[in-house]
Amino acid sequence: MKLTLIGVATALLAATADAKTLLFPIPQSVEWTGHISALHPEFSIGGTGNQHVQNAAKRYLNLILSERWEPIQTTFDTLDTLSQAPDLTNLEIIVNDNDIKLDIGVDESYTLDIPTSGGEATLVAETWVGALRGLETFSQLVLGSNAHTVEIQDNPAFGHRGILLDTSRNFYPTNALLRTIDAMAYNKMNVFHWHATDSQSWPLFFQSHPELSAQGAYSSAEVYTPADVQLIKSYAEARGVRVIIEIDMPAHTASIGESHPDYIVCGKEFWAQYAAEPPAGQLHPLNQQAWNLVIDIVGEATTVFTDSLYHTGGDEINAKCWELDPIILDYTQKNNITTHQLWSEWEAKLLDFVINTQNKRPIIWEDLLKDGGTLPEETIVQIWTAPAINYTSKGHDVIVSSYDYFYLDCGNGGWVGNDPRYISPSQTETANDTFNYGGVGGSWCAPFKTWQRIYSYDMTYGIPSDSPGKILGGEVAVWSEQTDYHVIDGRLWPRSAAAAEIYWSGSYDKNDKRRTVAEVQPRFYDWVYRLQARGINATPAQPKWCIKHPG
Ligand code: CP6
Repeated sequence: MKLTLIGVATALLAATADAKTLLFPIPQSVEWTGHISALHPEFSIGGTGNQHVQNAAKRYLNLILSERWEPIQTTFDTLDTLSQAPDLTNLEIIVNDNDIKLDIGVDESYTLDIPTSGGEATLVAETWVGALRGLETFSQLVLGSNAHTVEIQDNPAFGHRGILLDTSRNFYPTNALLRTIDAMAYNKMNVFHWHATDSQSWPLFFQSHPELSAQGAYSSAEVYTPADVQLIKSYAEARGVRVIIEIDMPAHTASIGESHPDYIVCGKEFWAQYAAEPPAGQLHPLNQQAWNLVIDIVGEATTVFTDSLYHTGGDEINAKCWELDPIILDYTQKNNITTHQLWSEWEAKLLDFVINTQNKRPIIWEDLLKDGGTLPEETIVQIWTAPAINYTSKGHDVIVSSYDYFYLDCGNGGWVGNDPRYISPSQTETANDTFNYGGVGGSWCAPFKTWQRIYSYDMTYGIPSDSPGKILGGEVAVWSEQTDYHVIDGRLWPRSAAAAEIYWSGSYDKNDKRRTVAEVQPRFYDWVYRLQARGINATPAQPKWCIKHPG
């Protein structure tokens, strides 16, 4: 313990004395003047006609005037005393495109000028979304009633900066999702990947098939109604956060069996042979009514969720599950194809519907391609196990969510080796039809990923700049077997902030220097306290003792 404290204190000492720790994620270019200006008592923010920006201006003004937070590392220039600081009267926002749809590829760049002479600060952005990012940056520069004066030019390194949240294994009330969207906006993250359904529960209401949630949800209270969905969508859009829905299929669908048992294969078998976790159950790939249901579900999901991307799921198909079914066996034998080829055919049909009927660009988990096969080139591949280059080299754009770095849902883990005090759960497990999610040696999702580990991951490593497919960005993932609304803030934050800086600022600065954990540490710590001050229950990154003993 003592060693750890000394380690932390030494790291703080190593940071330069006047290090500015106000900004997170760090903008691409910051010119500090070393001076402050004082917010005029009637300081105002305004200028643009976009409704989202006007609402954000009100929100941020409120935040600025009420936020109580003291940085550890930031020092005001000694030339500036509070009485000498010139008055800052207002922040003028200038936006070129107020109407562009929030979607893939939207320009999020901005420049922010807070002059040392006081008067008017200016935020210039190509789009209203960039103005939201600049407002967040401005809010971070204000301490009490003073603003640090700076010139900033900023734009994201990656356009896709997301959080995956699984609302099936455990349910999250809508307000927990809204709070998460707030925290995402603070961190300039822009994609809420909503893994809405899975085998354990079906919490999302579908107009075309109310029975899915009526029978598949944990309870009628644990359902996202159309009103909830509307609120989540509008709340996210107002903060520049896209909602990309995933209805995972054809595996991870046992909950459909609650209302349509005939459409699900192997749902009644002992799970361990047929699925990664209980309950087993996959959609029947050849049943016409099951296919009609798929089309209804995907048709509705792609209509309700207006982003141009749609996540088709497509992970962890278990061939043995399908091979239990005589109709499936008969089909593959007669056509002389493997079960994997049958899966390929099914996905090809689904992607064709998504692309050509619904006019969406599909995302799919890497699993099908991993074992060979091809998909339409515009299909975005989301990786979780294999290197991104396996797919970018084939022309697919990739979203990176490597489970060794970006999976946050594992509270247990680490190997105990041969310690005789440790008795492996598999030796003490008696019932073979139960599954201890924290068990199996703690290995299935171990180890815990520290923020330092996440921060140190270079998403484009080894990918040539002329690669046919690009890295669109990254996502951290919270699978919710052992997470729910009681603990979500601490599971996500501050580790997602470490990812957010890699996604927004990039692993390299403008001089191509690799960003390091040692350099970011004091700024990261201050950001954790600030997230907490803003009502996000982030896990502490250090003992409070270090604030009093910064060196
Ligand atoms: N659920 C779904 C999961 C996982 C995946 N898909 C998962 C697999 C391995 C680990 C963690 C999560 N729980 N639908 C994989 C994409 Cl270690």
